[in-house]
Amino acid sequence: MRAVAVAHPNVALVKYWGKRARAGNLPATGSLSLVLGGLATETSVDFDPALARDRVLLDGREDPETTSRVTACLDLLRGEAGVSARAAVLSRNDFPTGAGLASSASGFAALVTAGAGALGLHLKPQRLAEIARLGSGSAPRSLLGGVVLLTNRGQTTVCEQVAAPADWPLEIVVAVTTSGPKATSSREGMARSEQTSPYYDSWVQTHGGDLEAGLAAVRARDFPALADIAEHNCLKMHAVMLTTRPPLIYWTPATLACLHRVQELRRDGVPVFFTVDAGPQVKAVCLPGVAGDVAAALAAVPGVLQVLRSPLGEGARLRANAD
Ligand code: 2P0
Repeated sequence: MRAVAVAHPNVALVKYWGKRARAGNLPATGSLSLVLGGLATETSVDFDPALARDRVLLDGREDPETTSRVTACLDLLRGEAGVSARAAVLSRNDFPTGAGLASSASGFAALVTAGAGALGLHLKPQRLAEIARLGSGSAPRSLLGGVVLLTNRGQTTVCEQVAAPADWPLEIVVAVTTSGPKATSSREGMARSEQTSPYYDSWVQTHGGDLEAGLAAVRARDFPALADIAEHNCLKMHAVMLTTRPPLIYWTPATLACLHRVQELRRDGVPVFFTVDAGPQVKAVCLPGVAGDVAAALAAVPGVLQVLRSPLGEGARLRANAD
């Protein structure tokens, strides 16, 4: 009753910020994302009848909030399998955790994949995605690879792959500007924005158009159109965050310097655009062939601690020969 899974974080180009219902963790809007194959979470799940409760170690640390979210997902998997044993869960990220690099998305995608594997379940992808969504609304996007669209449908969400990594081999450069965890989690930040930002309703109302434009740009492999809509949607989300009370200022001075640098590069003819999630890291999305130059330019920005490069990646999968 043990299995190991690998999943990659994802970065949304048209983003998820806010929920239409807490029950089921249903997002207010759809989203469009890229899977970052160069960063990985590896998670083992070991169901053990001798355990009195689920034990969850994330990068060697135990945290009650993470454990309760993990238990909620595992309870659904246990229900599917008719099993009551608690589990030992070990999860490791090869990138900074909780710092706006979507570690919860890769974490819960790997968790449900390993959990289902350990129980010998062969669930429909839709069911697995619904279980992952309870842990993290962005996790279903890491179950698939490449460019992924998540949409609201009735009382659930549906994910589909819009392009496989080989269909449009974009590269992502991540400029890390702070290595510690963020001060306010996405979950708490969204709840606060929903209640207090005067821009939140506009964000939700204009989101459908952004999603359609992003999707059309990906389908047409129209990089300039994707750059335009992704930067707009990112800055609109940060406008909601900044106008939340108390405010959510996820950027550092280095974050802003990187945004200017990316815009300069694009003015100089380099096909690159930026996006930033609920954290201070900047993700620069590049057409094939320019990621090396973009990485060098961002590494030279004062305050950038580290630059990571990533191709598009595959969806979550069980690791063969788990030891
Ligand atoms: C996104 N984020 O679309 C946006 C951009 C953060 C900023 O999806 O509450 O950690 O667990 O469902 O999954 C963060 O969402 O939040 C997120 P919960 P989650 O990538």
